[in-house]
Amino acid sequence: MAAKDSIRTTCPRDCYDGCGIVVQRRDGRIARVLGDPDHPVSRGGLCGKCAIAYNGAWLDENRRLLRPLRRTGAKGSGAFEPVSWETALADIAGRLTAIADGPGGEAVVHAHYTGTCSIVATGFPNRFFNRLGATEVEPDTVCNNAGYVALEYVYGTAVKGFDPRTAKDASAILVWGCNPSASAPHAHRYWLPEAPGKKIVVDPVRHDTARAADLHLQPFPGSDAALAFALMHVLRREGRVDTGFLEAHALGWGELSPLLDPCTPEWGEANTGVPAADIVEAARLYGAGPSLLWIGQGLQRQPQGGNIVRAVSLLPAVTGNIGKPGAGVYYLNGKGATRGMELGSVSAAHLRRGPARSIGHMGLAGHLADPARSSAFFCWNMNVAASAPNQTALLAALAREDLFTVVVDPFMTDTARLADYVLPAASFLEFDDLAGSYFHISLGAQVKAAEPMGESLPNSEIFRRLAGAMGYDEPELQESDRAIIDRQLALALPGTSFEDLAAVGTMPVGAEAAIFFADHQFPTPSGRIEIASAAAELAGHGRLPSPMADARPAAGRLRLLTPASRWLMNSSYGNDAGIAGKLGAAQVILHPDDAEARGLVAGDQVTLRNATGSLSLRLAVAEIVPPGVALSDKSRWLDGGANVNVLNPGLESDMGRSTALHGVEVEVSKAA
Ligand SMILES: Nc1nc2c(c(=O)[nH]1)N[C@H]1C(S)=C(S)[C@@H](COP(=O)(O)OP(=O)(O)OC[C@H]3O[C@@H](n4cnc5c(=O)[nH]c(N)nc54)[C@H](O)[C@@H]3O)O[C@H]1N2
Ligand SMILES: Nc1nc2c(c(=O)[nH]1)N[C@H]1C(S)=C(S)[C@@H](COP(=O)(O)OP(=O)(O)OC[C@H]3O[C@@H](n4cnc5c(=O)[nH]c(N)nc54)[C@H](O)[C@@H]3O)O[C@H]1N2
Ligand code: SF4
Ligand SMILES: [Mo]
Repeated sequence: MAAKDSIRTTCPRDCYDGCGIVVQRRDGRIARVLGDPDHPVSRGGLCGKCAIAYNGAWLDENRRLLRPLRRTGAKGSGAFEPVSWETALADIAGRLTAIADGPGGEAVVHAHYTGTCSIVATGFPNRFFNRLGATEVEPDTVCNNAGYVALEYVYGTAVKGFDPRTAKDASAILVWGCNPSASAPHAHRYWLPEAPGKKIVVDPVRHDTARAADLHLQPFPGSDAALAFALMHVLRREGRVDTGFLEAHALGWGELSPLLDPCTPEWGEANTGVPAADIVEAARLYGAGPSLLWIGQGLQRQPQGGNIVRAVSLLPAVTGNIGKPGAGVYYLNGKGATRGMELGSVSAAHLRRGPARSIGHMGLAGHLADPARSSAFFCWNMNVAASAPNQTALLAALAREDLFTVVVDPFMTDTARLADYVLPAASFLEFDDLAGSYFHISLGAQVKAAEPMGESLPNSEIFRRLAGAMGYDEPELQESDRAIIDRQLALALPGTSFEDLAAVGTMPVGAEAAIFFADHQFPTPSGRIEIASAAAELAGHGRLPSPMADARPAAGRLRLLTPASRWLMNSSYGNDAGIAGKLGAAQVILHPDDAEARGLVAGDQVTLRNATGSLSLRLAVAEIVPPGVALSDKSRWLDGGANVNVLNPGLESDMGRSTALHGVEVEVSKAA
């Protein structure tokens, strides 16, 4: 008779939800991956994409990489031969040693991000690259760095948001530039509907969360700072400014207030497209308080994204919505800042012998195209061919025969296809780690449910072995996963063993909702909320945020938004047959007026074009986008072609060398 059992584990994807998982096994093999019915977030159901892919491509020996592969044909030809780990690591170590002895470790560039967000698999490989002195592609520059920098100016930190448990105390929840219906499916399904307060969504797209809200404001992309100033104008006019709070805990209200004078609701309507009456209603709902502000990642992916987040983030300060139940501003809840872990130690920056060297993602293609700056490229936990800007230039750089390229991934991605060596990574179902949401303040055990498929290995083990092949003798480079897990667990949940955590799956950190900044101490230079910031001024920004809105696209052009798809996790799952069926043909959505003006009808094959590139997509027509805006999901696999990042020039936003990927403009016409 088949021996059946099940274990609990935690989803480590780059996701707000951090779901609990039950893995059913038969004879020690994984039979089925399901949502944990006892988990407070997943409540028995994974999101649609994981329910398919975790039971599809992730368990499929024909999809997974099973052995190290060495290139045999021309770059990108897809011709590889399997080799042993010993051969692969000895050869890679030899190549890296020659580079370290020649141009230096900084000529090795490594890009990594969110393939898995469990703490050892995310952090440990950095130890190796720190010891080597490699150049890091600063991960957050492709995602959310502008928002980080902006919030640090205002509050001193971007990683201590409200605790979602405090929603029960809020009279309103303002969700700004985020699409939970795609990017946080369980927050959309349970957390928002169950919260008693009014829901307001600010998004150019009328997505499912916007549709379900009490009020949806639909500003033109890049106009949110103007909208925030108009809201503050109304709050002041209606006596909702908490001057006592501002005097005690903030700097710069006196400088900001005169700037609000011209920003009437009518001015707001003219600058953002949001009806003046809706601006007034939103200010009243939010101003009644206590209120929560969820700042998503979409609104800062704009050319002036830093200024936008600074402006929007003033709403809680001006209304005193900080440091009390039902109040606060959330961008991300860091695992260190809100759970006490010391994740810096997992990466061991002290192993660096020289200065830290980094570039931003917007500069990656140019850096890799230049043999004087780059001799080798490592890509792990990331699929840059699909996710990074400047796709054509990046693919050309990756085709350099003399760029020694190593990709570590569970799957043969578009990036892996261009490598000299592809190293097979074990999946999260095949090793122990710690995982946690960046929304809910909890911690989950990622529990090994099966042996790694084929000869694949967890990230940490791959880099332990590579460090050995290099002859590095620092003990940190051989530290076990379990030692790291135990140390971090003791910081977050003292007295809890990994086995204790594994038995329940996820534990909350703290029994009650945490109220951050209840002491009104802010880690800014002044210790107060800095509405006016000398640090920002010194860095070349305004002392105060500005009530600006981006100019509308020139005649004939449309603003292209490329946010998260509900059926993909970034590019992950793009190789799953079930997911491909859900995705259908790649499409772009236009407002009916824009389609008509171009003589286009739904179902047409259209070409999106700008100075950076062109892409052919199927047209859909819907009023969910305002006129002037085109919408297409991010991160499809290229499969020899291109995705939306072929149109993305890699423009940097105003802060943090960060991406302005929602600021791309295109022309749309019928495909030839
Ligand atoms: N146009 C446009 N571009 C975007 C965005 C957008 O909104 N629009 N979003 C941007 C954002 S927010 C982000 S975060 C980036 C994300 O971009 P990436 O970080 O590149 O994310 P993925 O495309 O999912 O690639 C992650 C890879 O890691 C692999 N992986 C999974 N688990 C493991 C593991 O345990 N070990 C190893 N070694 N690999 C593993 C997966 O198979 C996958 O190939 O994309 C950015 N690009
Ligand atoms: N299903 C799924 N879930 C995911 C991901 C995924 O790829 N798929 N990716 C994960 C990752 S890496 C991240 S960073 C998060 C990101 O998830 P979110 O924080 O939701 O960010 P985005 O998907 O980029 O965009 C969210 C919204 O921002 C809006 N937006 C664009 N420009 C503007 C603007 O100028 N103003 C305003 N107000 N809104 C604007 C878009 O219309 C979109 O609806 O999701 C994570 N979760
Ligand atoms: S990706 Fe997010 S929603 Fe889907 S199972 Fe994982 S944590 Fe849950
Ligand atoms: Mo991201």
